Amino acid sequence: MALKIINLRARAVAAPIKRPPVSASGPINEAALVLIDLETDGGITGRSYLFAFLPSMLKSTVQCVEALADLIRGDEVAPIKIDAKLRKKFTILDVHGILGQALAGVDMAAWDALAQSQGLPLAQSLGGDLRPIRAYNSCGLWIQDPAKVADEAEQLLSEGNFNAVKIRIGRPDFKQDLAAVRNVKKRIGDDVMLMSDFNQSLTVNEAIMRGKALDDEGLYWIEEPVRHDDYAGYAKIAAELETPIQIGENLRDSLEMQKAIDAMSAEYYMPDVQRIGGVTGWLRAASLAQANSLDMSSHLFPEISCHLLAVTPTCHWLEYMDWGSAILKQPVQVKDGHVLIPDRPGSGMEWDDDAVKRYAVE
Ligand code: SMN
Ligand code: MG
Repeated sequence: MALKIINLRARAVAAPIKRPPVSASGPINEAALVLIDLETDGGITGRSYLFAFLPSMLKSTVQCVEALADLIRGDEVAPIKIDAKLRKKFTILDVHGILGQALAGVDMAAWDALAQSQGLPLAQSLGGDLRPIRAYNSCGLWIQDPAKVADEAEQLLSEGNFNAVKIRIGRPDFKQDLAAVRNVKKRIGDDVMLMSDFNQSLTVNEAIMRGKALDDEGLYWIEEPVRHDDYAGYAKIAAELETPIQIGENLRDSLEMQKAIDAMSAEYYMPDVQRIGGVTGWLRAASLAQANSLDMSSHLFPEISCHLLAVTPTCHWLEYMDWGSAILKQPVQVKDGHVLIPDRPGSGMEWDDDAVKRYAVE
């Protein structure tokens, strides 16, 4: 019998982060997360969480999710149908920004409930297997004193026996970026992968100049050197540089990804499940990557991304980020640089109620 939605709830938490991010766009001090519970009549609750970026955005994100409740109460847990219905409803408003995230959150929770009702891990419910997913540790190497990054890189590699880490760059003084990259590379050696992320901080000309200098440093990829949707700019940069360009965390749907691909913007793509449109949007992006022979990685949200990368034909790398761990009963497990897909029904996320109470934001 089909499961029916009886309620949709959202709660805000601000959880501590072990190594708080400082990117080229500034610091993030806490993990401002919105926890979503999609309650069904079968006693199954579908869960997902969203990253609201700043604690001050929590309230509006919670309200936006809960504003969707009346539109889906009584509906069958059929995620593709729900997605189509909600997107049609908001056609004239458009579905980016907080609303886009809220839709993705509902979609992820609906897929979780559906897989739980089948008694299958989400990866298997979607037709994949439970193989370990190759990951890089992204929980550090933020913009900081270049003298400190080599030690931190070593710590990050040891926290899960990783073989890859990501460094943030985009300091005002490029010499400092270069020093940071060189310090890390010297310590970790050539067999360990070093990804890098400019977080959209440069102009196209700067990106070409800095990128050419970085071409000699053995970086695995250069991520988002310029504003995320300047596809013509990216095409120029990608044509000039030898190091592969990585983009995608800001893609809002598969049409946007198609535009980036058509412009030959980048070698690699890494959609973010909360921005690409949840599981439904991810699957569409994965089809595009497959059709165009493009490697596809994930951005944040390792708990659900591991399931999704298991059904991504051109699966590349999972970005391991531990921000959800503080409020989860069973945080993501990493072994030998791979995230283990939990052998539990659904996406495998349950809230740690004590932690949720402790970090709750009213
Ligand atoms: C990133 C995204 C969101 C918050 C901090 C850092 C970064 C990444 O772009 O790719 O990890
Ligand atoms: Mg990034």
